[in-house]
Amino acid sequence: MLDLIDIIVAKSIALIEDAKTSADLNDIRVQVLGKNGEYTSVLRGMKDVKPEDKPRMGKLINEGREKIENLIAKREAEFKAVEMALRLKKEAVDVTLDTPQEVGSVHPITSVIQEVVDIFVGLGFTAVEGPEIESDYFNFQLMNIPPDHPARDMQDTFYVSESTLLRTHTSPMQAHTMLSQKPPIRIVVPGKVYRADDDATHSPIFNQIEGLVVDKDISLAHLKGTLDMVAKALFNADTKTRFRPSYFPFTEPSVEVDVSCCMCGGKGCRLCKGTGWLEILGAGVVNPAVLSNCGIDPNEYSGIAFGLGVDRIAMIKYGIPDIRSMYENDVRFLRKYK
Ligand code: FA5
Repeated sequence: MLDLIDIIVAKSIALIEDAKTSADLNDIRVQVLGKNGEYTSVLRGMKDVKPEDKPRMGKLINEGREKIENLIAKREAEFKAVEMALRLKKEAVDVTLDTPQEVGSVHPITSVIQEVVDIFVGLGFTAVEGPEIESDYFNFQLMNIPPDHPARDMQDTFYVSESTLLRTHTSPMQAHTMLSQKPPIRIVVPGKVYRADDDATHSPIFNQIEGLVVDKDISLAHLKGTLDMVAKALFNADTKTRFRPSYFPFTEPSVEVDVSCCMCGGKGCRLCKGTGWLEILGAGVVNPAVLSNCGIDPNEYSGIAFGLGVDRIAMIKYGIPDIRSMYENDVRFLRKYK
């Protein structure tokens, strides 16, 4: 039995030294020390060893096994070090290489917001922002839309609680501003708004830019002059504007403003559905009831206000057929319309 141990240990050492990979070592481990391995079978012979020889034999068997295991572990460490060095070499990244980098671009919506706000700032307006989660009181009641007013149906939204909602328009910032500062007021308010809408031209989340001017002797003429100038700056110098009568509870009179189609110049095409006009905003003279609600004397002051649909303008300017694609963040879209 002693001879057999010596033979197996010597043979195993030769095999281990000959191994070329850690997979070879694994095979040797199974072949020698595995459940049916050669060395394991020697252990089975222990039952025939005389009791007085068992301690000595057991010690020798353990020493032989340890020798084999240690050598396997040593060679395994060597292989691992070589394999790691090879992997590091293969996966090395040269951080000094001058590879072309993809540069991000401004989203069409952000671009329109920046452009419109810049135009108004150039006219002496100040840009402010307001909360997207709004109270029913500011979103509707101060804007002359009491509970149960039919105009609420035009702006169905998402309620956070009975009295708190995601704002349906940027108009509540009119009230926040009038309650916190005295006229003269000249502000624009870009921001996200929410409605229970969803089709190719109506998104449940979209952007508006509110405008408000309150001062002495402000009239519809100021509104017409300002918006006409802005439309020309935003599209091109030949752009015409058209004011159509409309209805908003917070303005009186109210108008819907169209611009002549920037694609066909007003002749009629696919973009303007043959009409020659594109609607971009709602506006009007601030209803005296709203001024009173916000602590401003309508006998002393008057105002004009407008709410411009940013997404619609982006669709018109960039020729984007479906409003929803602007919120999907598909890089192909972003590359195309940058
Ligand atoms: C309003 O929201 C009024 N607050 C605008 C206003 C402000 C009028 C101040 C008078 C004085 P309206 O619901 O029409 O109005 O929306 C204004 C613009 O937002 C529309 O002209 C349109 O361009 C855009 N819009 C409305 N709903 C959506 C929608 N679901 N998705 C994308 N754009 C929309």
